[in-house]
Amino acid sequence: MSTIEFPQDFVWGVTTAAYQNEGGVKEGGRGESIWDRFSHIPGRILHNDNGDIACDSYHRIGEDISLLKELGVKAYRFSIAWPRILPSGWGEVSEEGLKYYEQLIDGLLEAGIEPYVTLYHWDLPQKLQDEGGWTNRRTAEYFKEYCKVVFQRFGHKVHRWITLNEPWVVAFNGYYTGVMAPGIRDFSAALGAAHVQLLAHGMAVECFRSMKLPGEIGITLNLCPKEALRNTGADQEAAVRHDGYSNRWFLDPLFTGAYPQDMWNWYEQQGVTMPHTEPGDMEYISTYIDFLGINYYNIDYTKADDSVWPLGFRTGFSGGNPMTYYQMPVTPEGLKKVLKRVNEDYHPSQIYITENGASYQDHPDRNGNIPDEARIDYLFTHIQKASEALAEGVPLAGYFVWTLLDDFEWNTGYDNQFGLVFVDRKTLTRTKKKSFDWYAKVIRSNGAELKHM
Ligand code: IFM
Repeated sequence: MSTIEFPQDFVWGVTTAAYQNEGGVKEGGRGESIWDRFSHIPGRILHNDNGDIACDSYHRIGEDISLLKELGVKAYRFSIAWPRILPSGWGEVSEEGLKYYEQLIDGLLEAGIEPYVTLYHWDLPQKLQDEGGWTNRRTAEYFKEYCKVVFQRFGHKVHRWITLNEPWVVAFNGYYTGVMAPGIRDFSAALGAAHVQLLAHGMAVECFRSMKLPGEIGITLNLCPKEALRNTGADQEAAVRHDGYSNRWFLDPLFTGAYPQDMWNWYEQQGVTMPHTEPGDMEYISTYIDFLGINYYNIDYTKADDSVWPLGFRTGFSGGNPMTYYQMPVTPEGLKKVLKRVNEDYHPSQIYITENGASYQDHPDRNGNIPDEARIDYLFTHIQKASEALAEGVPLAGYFVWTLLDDFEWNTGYDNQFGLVFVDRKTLTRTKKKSFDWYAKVIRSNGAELKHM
């Protein structure tokens, strides 16, 4: 048994995302998103799965809120699907789309659960992709307009906003490796997509502030410490570059108003076409944010490899650690490292762990129970490290588990189960796993009953 102190106002929550949970993709006037298009291209998603039905949360608001109430979370982080609000990405607003989220937000508030709303969790309207998606600067303007509609409607009810979720994934998995929507393979395009997203974020923050709404706004980054796989100079240099590629490329512009010079030089030396920037962009991007959201899953181990252009390294190794089903090394100490490092190097006013969780293969046993001890162990060790960081001065305001339900896990379809709740793929029936009850206890005791099962 280990007793851990969390402040009374510490926010315990759980996170989901629209395309991964809602389904109902053709309902309520919703427009097509890049994930609808991409997931229907044969061979792009494991088992050719898609999010057409997902967890059917679109039709199960009441059921999902009941689960959240039983879990006892203080906050629920979910995302709004841009194509439900503006089916073409800009122009005509769908009242039906707004009504859907209104019902969800009102239901949460009635249940005493605070909505934390992500404005973009990867489901770009396809019509905007047809015009270049995140490589087109106009997408940043359209994003601001979409946010304005949402702020106008919900700004008096929602007081925590997250502009973008994991812009690194959108840029580099969507435009460089192409394993995610829109499936493009062009490194320069990825750098462009990163820049336009950062610009969109800054414009949305400015718009929020200009509307004089109550509440706070921030962004969520996926941050992993990068460590050398072997104790060699080449791997150590590669780890620094890896950190520049995925962590500093976003942290530096947001907090210092400039891209990291070492990475800019490196890419230029490799012959990469650098992103087009305009005067004023970096001021927008570095506009003050009320908090930084960090999604943490694992440490990345980096091995130098000159044959990989333009990065010069490979990753995806276990580093000698146990792996989750998704092949992520289990490295709780990395969470403390990342929290302390971000605090020391960038000084955000507040930090939320906006996602943390693990995928394992879970199925009900003969008695209908789902004893997911490995997930409990994962969450236990990570919350412990979070509390250590808090005790050492990191301004950590909350912790959100990824995720409530076994949902559509992007290019791996329904194969990776991250939920505290099992979802039967045939009936969509929800069954609570053992980790659900465990997390409920942690929340009820404000962390005091955190214990290894
Ligand atoms: O499912 C994703 C989520 O959409 C973004 N962060 C990582 C999760 C697990 O892979």
